[in-house]
Amino acid sequence: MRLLVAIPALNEAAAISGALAALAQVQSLDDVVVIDDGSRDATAQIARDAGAHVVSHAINLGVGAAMGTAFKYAARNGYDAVVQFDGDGQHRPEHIAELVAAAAHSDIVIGSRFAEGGTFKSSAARRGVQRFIARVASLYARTRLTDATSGFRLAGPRAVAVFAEHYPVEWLGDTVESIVLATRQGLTVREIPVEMNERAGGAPSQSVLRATLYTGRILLILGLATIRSVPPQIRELRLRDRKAAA
Ligand SMILES: Nc1nc2c(ncn2[C@@H]2O[C@H](COP(=O)(O)OP(=O)(O)O)[C@@H](O)[C@H]2O)c(=O)[nH]1
Ligand SMILES: [Mg+2]
Repeated sequence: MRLLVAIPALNEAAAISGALAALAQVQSLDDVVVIDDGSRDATAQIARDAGAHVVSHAINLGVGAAMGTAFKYAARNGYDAVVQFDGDGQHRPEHIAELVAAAAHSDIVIGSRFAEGGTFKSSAARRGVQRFIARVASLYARTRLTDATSGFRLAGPRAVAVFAEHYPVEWLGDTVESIVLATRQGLTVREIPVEMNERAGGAPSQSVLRATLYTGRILLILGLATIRSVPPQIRELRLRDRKAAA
């Protein structure tokens, strides 16, 4: 399986070289792409110097749009699977092999901080919000998810095909909406426990207050994702799958 590691990054000059150095222990940086999303610091240059591929957005479009770019990059360059990975040092590269192993049984594998074995510390408010969102996402995925907003996840071949055509771009909603989009295409989702580090430097993109305020918005997005018509490119994909199966 050809695996691409995709790092959405915004102003991660303080942490990206550490994250890439750790990643290089398990993955050739030739199969790593950093989606620099209009950073105003040296993120792109540092990543390029380290040996990763870099795609830069001219303006900041958000993590969802960055992952949309990453999935297109994967499809065009013949990758079978994509692992989304933080540029701030929070994700532990040694778990990538576990995501890959679990992908034998599932189209999407989410690395959960809160599944059994998880020890991640987070504020009570943020935890509560995340738990609630996870409950709702679990209904769609028809399996218990404890960390639906985790940005440490793998998309296998069928998910790459769907996401290369369309990936949700709503801020903070991309992780959750992508689960709904995928399950509506008949793709399967599961989670595995992972440990995460504290961010190594720079600033988190969302405060507790903002995350809380956006919970309502995520729920709205979830509702909309349920009734939204499937984008035509993806509808076609599904038809092709059915024809192939017939
Ligand atoms: N491409 C892109 N990446 C972003 C943006 N905002 C945050 N990120 C990156 O997404 C990853 C996760 O963001 P982070 O702030 O660590 O979120 P947290 O881990 O949930 O606190 C990091 O690598 C960030 O650099 C954005 O607007 N565009
Ligand atoms: Mg982070």
